[in-house]
Amino acid sequence: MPRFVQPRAPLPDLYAADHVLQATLERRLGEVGHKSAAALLEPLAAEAAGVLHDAALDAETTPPQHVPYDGWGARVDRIRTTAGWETLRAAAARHGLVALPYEAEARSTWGAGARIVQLGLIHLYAPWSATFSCPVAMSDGAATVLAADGVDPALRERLLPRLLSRDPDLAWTSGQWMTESEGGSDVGRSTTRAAPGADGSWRLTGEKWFCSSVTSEFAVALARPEDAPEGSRGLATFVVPRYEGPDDALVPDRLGRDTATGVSIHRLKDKLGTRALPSAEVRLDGALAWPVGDPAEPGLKRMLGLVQLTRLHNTACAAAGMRRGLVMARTYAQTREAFGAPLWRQPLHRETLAWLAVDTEAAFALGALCFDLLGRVEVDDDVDAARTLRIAATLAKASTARLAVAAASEYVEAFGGPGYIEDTGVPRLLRDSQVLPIWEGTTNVLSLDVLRALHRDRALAAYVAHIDPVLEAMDGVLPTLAGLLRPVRDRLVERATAASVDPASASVQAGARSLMTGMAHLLAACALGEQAVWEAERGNARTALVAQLWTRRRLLGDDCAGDGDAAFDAVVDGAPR
Ligand code: MFK
Repeated sequence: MPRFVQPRAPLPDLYAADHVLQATLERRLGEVGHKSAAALLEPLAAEAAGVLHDAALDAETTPPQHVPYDGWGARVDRIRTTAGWETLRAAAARHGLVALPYEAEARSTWGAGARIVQLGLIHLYAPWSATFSCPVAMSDGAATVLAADGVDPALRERLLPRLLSRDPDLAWTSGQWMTESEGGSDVGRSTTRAAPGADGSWRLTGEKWFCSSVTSEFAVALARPEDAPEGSRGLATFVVPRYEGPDDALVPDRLGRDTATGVSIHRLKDKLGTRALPSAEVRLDGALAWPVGDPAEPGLKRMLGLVQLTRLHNTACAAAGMRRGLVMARTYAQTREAFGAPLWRQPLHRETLAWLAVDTEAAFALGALCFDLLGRVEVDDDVDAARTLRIAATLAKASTARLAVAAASEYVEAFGGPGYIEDTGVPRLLRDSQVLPIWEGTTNVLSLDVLRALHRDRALAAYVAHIDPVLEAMDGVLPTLAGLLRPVRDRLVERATAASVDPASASVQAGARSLMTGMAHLLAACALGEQAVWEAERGNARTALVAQLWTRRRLLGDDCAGDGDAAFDAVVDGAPR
C-alpha cells in the first residue's frame, strides 16, 4: 500500500492574496498612490515567499555563535551569523525598510502616506525575516532620534545616511542598549555611568543585559552622567560604536571587525524564540560614546522617541505574524482532508479561522492607524496627530502583542500534530510571537503607561477627539455599528476619566490592563469602522461585517457562535458583500 504523505501547502502570492493590505492602501493612498506602492510591494512579496523564506530558514537552523577569543587568545567577541542572515540584512536595505519614509521622493509621492507604504513593506518582510525585523525597528527608531532637534549635526551626518542607505555595502543598523538587569521595565534604576572626555566624546561603564542585534554597527544607549540625579530623569542618551576604528573600515568585512575597546560580550542569550537574532549581554568598560542631544537634559524622553517607533514596529510585526499564520493555516486547510472533506469546508474549522482573520484585520487596522498618525506628525507637523499617537502607540503595541500570542497558539493547533513538529516551521510562530508582549514594554507596564498618559499627557482628550468623528461618520453609513459602539465609548470614557484622577490608587492600577484592552479594542473598532465606511460608500460591506464581528466579540462579550462560519468567505477570503 502506498505511504500517505500530506501534500505541502504552497504559499500564495503574499501581496495579491492580501485583500486587507490592498484595500487599506487603496483608501489611504488613493488609486495612483496605491499603484506606485504596489510596484514596490509586489517584488518584495515575491522575494519574501522565495529567497527570503529560504534565507530565514538558514538563519533559524544555524543560530548565531559567539566567538569570544581568537586562536591566539586575544579577546575578539565576534558573532558568527549565517549567509541567510546576511541575505535578510541586504534585502532590508535594498527594499528601503528603514529608508523609505525619510526619502524626499517617497514624501513627495505619498506625503504622510510614506509611512503607510513602509507599513506595507514591514507587513510583507517581517514574518519571513527570521526577526531581522528587530534591527529594522531599532534602526528606524535610531534614525528618528538622530533626526530630532538638538542632535550634534556632525554626529547626525555621520550616522543617519548609513541608517538610510539602500546600498547593502554601506547600510548600517543600530541596536538599542537600554535594558539592565536592575532596570528592565524600571529603566530609572539603570546604573551605567557616563564620564565626559576632553574631545566631546564620553566613556560609558556598566552592564547592558539585553542587547538585540549585537552585530549592528552602533547602539543607542542610556547612561547616567556623573553628578546626574538618580531615577529616569538623570539618564542621558548616547551612541556607542560597536566596532573599533574608522567608520569606513566597517564596510568591507563587517563581522570580522574588531570589537570596540571597552566593549565586551559576556554571552549570547539562549532565548525561547527569535533564535536567529543575536541578543547579547554586553559589558562596557570606558567604552567610547557620543551624546545624542545635551547630556544634561533628561534623556529618557529622547530614548522614548526611539521606543515609540519600535512599539509601532512591534504592532506591525504582530499583525504581520498573525497574517502569516492565517495564510499558512488557510492553505493547509485547502490541502488537508479529514473525515471526508478538506478542512476549509468544515464548519468548526471555518469558524476558528474566521475569528482569527477578524483579529488579524483588527490588529492591522490599528497598525495602519498608527503609521498614518506617525506620517502626519513627520510630514505635516500635525500636533493633534502627535497627541493621538502618544496614547495610540501604547494601546496598539500592548493589545496587538496579546492578540498575536493567542492567535499563534491557535495556528499551531490548526495544523494538528505537524504544528508541533519543528521542521514544519509552524512551532516558530508561537515561540516568536511570545517576545512581542515582552520587549518594548510588557502588557502590564504599558497598561500603567496608559494611566500615566491619561493623567499627565491629557491623552483622553486626544483619544476622544479621534474616536468621536469616526463614530459620527459611521452614523449615516453604518448606523448599526455606530449604535453598538456608542455605549461602549461612553462607558470607557467614564472609566478612563475616573482612572486619570487617581492613577496611583491600587484599584485603578489593578484595573489598568482591562482599561487598556477596552480602549485599544474600541480604537481598533473605529479603525476598522473608518475603512468600513469608505468601502460601504463604494458598495462593499465586507469590512463593515468584520468591524461588527470584532465589536460584538471583543467589546460586547458576545459569543457569536456560528457567525464566523457564515462569514468565512468574506472575512477569510475577502469576498465582497
Ligand atoms: C519587532 C520589532 C521589535 C523591536 C525590538 C527591539 C528589541 C530591543 C530590546 C529592548 O531594548 S526591549 C526594552 C525596552 N524597554 C522598555 O520598553 C521600557 C519599558 N518601561 C517603560 O516604558 C516605563 O513606563 C518607563 C521606563 C518609561 C517608566 O519610567 P519613568 O521614569 O516612570 O518614566 P516617566 O516618568 O513615565 O516618563 C519619563 C519621560 O518619558 C516623561 O517625559 P518628561 O521627562 O518630559 O516628563 C514622559 O512623558 C516620557 N514618556 C514616558 N512614556 C512615554 C513617554 N513619551 C512618549 N511615549 C511614551 N510611551
